[in-house]
Formats: sequence, structure tokens, C-alpha cells
Amino acid sequence: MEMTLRWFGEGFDTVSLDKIRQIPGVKGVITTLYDKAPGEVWKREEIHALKEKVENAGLKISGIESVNIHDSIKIGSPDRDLYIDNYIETLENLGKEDIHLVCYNFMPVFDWTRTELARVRPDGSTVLAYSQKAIDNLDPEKMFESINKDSNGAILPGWEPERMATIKELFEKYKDVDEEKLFENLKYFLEKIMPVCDEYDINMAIHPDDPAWSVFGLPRIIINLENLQRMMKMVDNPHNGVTFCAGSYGTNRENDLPTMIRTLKDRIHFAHVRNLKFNSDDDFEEASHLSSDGDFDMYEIMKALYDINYDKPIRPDHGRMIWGEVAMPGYGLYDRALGAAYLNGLWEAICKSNKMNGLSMRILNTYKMEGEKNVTYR
Ligand code: CS2
Ligand code: MN
Repeated sequence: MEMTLRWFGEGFDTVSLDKIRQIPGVKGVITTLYDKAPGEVWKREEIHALKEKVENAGLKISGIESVNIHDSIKIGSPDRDLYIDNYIETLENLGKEDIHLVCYNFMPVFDWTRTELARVRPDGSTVLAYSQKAIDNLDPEKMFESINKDSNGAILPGWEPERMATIKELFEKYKDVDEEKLFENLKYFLEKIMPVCDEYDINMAIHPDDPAWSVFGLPRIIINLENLQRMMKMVDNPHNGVTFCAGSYGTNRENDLPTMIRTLKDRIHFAHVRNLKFNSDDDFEEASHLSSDGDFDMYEIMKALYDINYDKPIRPDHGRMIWGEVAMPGYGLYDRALGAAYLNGLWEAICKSNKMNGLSMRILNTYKMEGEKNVTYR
């Protein structure tokens, strides 16, 4: 695996590349051109400049999160081809700059949804949290205001104010889009972009819907193994793969995370690993990465990745806000650095104990063979 950290770019991120470089084991960043609107072309020079900045800091770009999809593509509006052509041009420019991983999502209107961005945990840290009751009592048009007021001044990924200003119209445009239609529109998009992905060896890694169920009546399809298998089969190309985000799939407790990993195998192109603490089935908060702090067995998740020989980028996901840090909720330095160190520790232990098992098997076999020498067969 390749340990990375998400970096939103200069002027958008409170965490600098110099600090990221000091996290043990982190060699790459997952980044983006944060001020690009969905549907806009990323010019080669812009990508090149970003790459230079990262490389001058002694790091590399391990992938892009995200190249966002214009709503017309998700809705299937008549102008979608224009935005798909722009997307293809962006992929081509990324490929020319030797970037081979793109994370994106296909969620209507909202990206991830949380009802609190700073819930206080018993240790005084603050975390992102979700309560279905709070959602049920919230007018979707007020969602942006409620999210924005706790954002520590940051523009949150997927919650661009310009898009959110037109939220009423957006909802209206999605009124005829159900799950089947969304699948169809995703298929149309993927079929169009696969040739450029083949040409430049770009792995497309769809991010799950978070939480993994319908919110405000909007359809959501990237929520479980069954739908993922449908998605991969409908455009059966190795470049059409997934971001395995433990914290997003894990919102639905019926999703068995290690089994999903072992089934998806090499169609996992990118991994987000974090932990959640459930207070009830529909109220959860984000915990530190440590298994005992939440409800996921992080060892089992990392072990499953080890078992599929996962050698692609991975990153710790949302962290808690700790030690007085003021940053974009979920994306401070301190707790994500702790997360990276912990995941690296689990990985080292898993690798060594597996090699040890191999070794002890060999020792055992040698012993047996030597022992057998002393046995005289007749
Ligand atoms: C991320 C998502 O912060 C997060 O929750 O995991 O916003 C993710 O970057 C997008 O859904 C991918 O396009
Ligand atoms: Mn994620």
C-alpha cells in the first residue's frame, strides 16, 4: 500500500506540504484543483504547476480527489455530452502529466452529508456526526446554511456555495431521476470515458455515497456490494473501479467491510480508512482511527487489504479536531497524522506476522525434514 494524505492545495488547506512530509511513511498526497467548478476543463499547465509544487516539497501526487461530475451528467440532461467531453479532456491532461488515479462520486446534489461538524466527544475532541432524526427535521434547502456555519471558514469539498445557491432548482432538476436512471446515467458516462482511461491507464475510483442510503428522497446507488458489482459489470473494464471508503460504507451496519474488500479485490483503486462510533443505528459520530475508539475492527480492514495484495494509495480519512487545531472539519493535521501512523503500524504488524508465519512454517518443515532423516524407513 502507498500511504498518502489528502491536501486541498495552497490557499485552501490549513495544512502545508512541509508538514505532511513530516508524517512518517507518507510519501504522496491526494489533491485537486480545488477552485475548479464541476464540468470545467483542467488545463495541462495548471496540473503541471500543481505537480511541481508537490514535487518541490519532496512529495508526489498519488491521485486526484476529486474531479467532480457536473449535475447535467448525473441528471442525464441534453447538455451532458459537453460536460463529458470536458471531463475527457481533463483526464487526458492528467494522463499526460502521469497521474493515474481519479476519485469521484455520483451523488445527486450533496456530496457527503453530516448534521453536525463539531460534536463534542467525551475527551473534548470534536467530530463530524450524523443523526437521521436531525435530517428528518431539516429542510434540505437549509442544509447548506447549517453545514456552512460550522465550517471554520473553509469551503467544504462538494459543498460549493455557487452550487448550493441554486439548490431549489437543483432539486427540481433531479425530480425524474430515480435509482435506475442514475445507474443508466453513470453507465453512459463511464462508457464514454473508458477509452481515454485505457489510453492513459487512469484508474477511476468511484467514492461511495455517504451516508450509504437515500437522503432527502434523492436516489443514491453507490451504497453496498451488490450495487458495486452491478456498476463494475455494466462497464466491465479494470479502469472502472472503486474507492473503498470504510467510513462511508460502514454507515450501513449491514455492509461487512472486510468481505467487501475481499470480493472487490483489484477493482479497489483507492482506500479511505477511518472509524465510526454508533450511538444507535441512525446516529453515529466519527471516532479516532483506533479500533477501540469506534465500532470497526481496523485490524480486520487492514488485514483484508493485505490479503488482496493491496498496493495502491490509501489515506486516513476524516480526523477529529484535537489539540486546539482550527481547520476544515475532518481535515486537520493532527488526528489524520495519528491515523496514518496507526494504519502504518497495523500494516507493519500484519506484514511481519504473515512473513513470520511463512518463516515458522519453513522452520517447521525444515525441522520435520531433518527429524525425518533420523528415521529409517524400511
Ligand atoms: C470525502 C468525500 O470528505 C469526504 O467525505 O471522502 O467528499 C469525497 O472526497 C468525495 O465524495 C469524492 O468525490
Ligand atoms: Mn471517503
